[in-house]
Amino acid sequence: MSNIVLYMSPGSCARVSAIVLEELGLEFESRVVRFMKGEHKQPQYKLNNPKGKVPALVYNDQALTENVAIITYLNKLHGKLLPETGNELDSAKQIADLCFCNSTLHPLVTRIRMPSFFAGDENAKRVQDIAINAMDEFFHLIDDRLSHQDWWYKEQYSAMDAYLYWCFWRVQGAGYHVDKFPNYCEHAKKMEQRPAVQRAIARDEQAAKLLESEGLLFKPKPIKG
Ligand SMILES: N[C@@H](CCC(=O)N[C@@H](CS)C(=O)NCC(=O)O)C(=O)O
Repeated sequence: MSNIVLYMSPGSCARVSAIVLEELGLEFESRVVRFMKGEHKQPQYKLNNPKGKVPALVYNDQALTENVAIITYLNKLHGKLLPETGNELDSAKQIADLCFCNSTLHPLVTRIRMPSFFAGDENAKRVQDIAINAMDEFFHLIDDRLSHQDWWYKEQYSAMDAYLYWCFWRVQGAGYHVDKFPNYCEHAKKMEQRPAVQRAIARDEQAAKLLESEGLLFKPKPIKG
């Protein structure tokens, strides 16, 4: 049994943690959390993540939640996930970048993908439209930055690219037109050529197949209007 376990659900932001674990070449077990059965709200699961969300990383029997914390911790232990800065301010700016994905982009991703969850079916379209409008500003910012460099931190691939990739991938096909952002599209293609990213996606696909076979694969409702 592995001493690293990632609690995940297919398609969720746990993919960010899966990518960084794969990039580090760490052996880990991914354990599927069945949202449709409410497993994430059960006391047993909440021992690992009291917020009832994925991901939860159990590393040498210690649980850690939140993608930003997981990335920061793994980077402290193993390096390689963020460029070395040599000063506190630039390191804090890297945390700010990860928080941008976590606290600004991710909530908009969710409102674009499953607006009914927040506002009911009757208001879903309006919520989605507002979120799309807000997301455009940030996707333009990302697209501009990627217009003159391969990765968020110029030539150095990092966990920030993994996070940006998940946000991009998740809104694709959810009513959000990514074609207006050619550099971000190119970035996603480059991500999908990385073996570690392919392995993380394969884990997701395997988990999705398992849930499908159990009749427990979550599919967001179509949005009316
Ligand atoms: N800030 C958290 C976000 C976690 C999160 O929202 N996870 C979603 C999946 S993408 C979840 O578990 N949703 C289940 C629910 O809210 O019921 C992190 O980075 O770990």
